Amino acid sequence: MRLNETQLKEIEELGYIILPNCFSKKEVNKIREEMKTVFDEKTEANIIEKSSGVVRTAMGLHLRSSFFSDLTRHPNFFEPACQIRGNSLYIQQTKINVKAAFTGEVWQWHYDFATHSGEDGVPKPLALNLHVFIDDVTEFNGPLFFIPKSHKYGSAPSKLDTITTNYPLWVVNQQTVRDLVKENGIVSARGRAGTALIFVDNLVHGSAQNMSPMDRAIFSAILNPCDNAQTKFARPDYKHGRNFKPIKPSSVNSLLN
Ligand SMILES: O=C(O)CCC(=O)C(=O)O
Repeated sequence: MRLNETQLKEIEELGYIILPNCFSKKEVNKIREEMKTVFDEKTEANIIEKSSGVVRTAMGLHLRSSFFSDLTRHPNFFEPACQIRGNSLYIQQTKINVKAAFTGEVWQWHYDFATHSGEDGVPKPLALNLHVFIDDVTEFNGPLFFIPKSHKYGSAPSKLDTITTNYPLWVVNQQTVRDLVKENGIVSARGRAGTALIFVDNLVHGSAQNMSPMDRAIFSAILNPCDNAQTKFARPDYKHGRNFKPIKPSSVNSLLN
């Protein structure tokens, strides 16, 4: 799985790229099966929604499951990430974000580097967030919203919000969002299950509540160049992995074994 020149330019220009049909139905079913196992575990790495008590995000998955370690290092992820940022990448974070039917809550407007720099002391916004859609993601069930090109404006001011949800987040203020959207609009990242998505660390994004009867689950792996590793260690390893050695790709069939 390699990105062509147009796709490489697209991610540089827009800050994200959507890659349909990256994982097969069989592979997605395997992800779903393994997801059930990690969601049933009683651990602080499974963070629950404030109002419904269902799992919002299950974190540290590569540390908890060899299947998810293989998925994180799958060539369909790893090769494009290496094309964009070079071969020396470590696993910064893995998780599945669920937006359960009717109850899945908001992710406020933010960009990941605000957390990575502020809390983890990551020097530069070079990490890549790689997603796989585990469900079909439509306009109805809480797709991610991106502000295209917002990564080109430097780091927007943001404030820690510990109130809105159970996941503390550095949130971009409304005036900044208004200004950025006026310039560049908003897109929603939609696609069938098995679609992959890559976006850069300072792209402003968020997602709305899921009021539809359809669940929405997305696997996310954040890979960061080894020479851009964290310098502060306040957050637990399930939020920022401590193994800064370059990862090696898993086999292309690893999810089907
Ligand atoms: O899952 C979502 O809807 C948003 C997740 C997100 O923004 C993040 O993990 O940074």
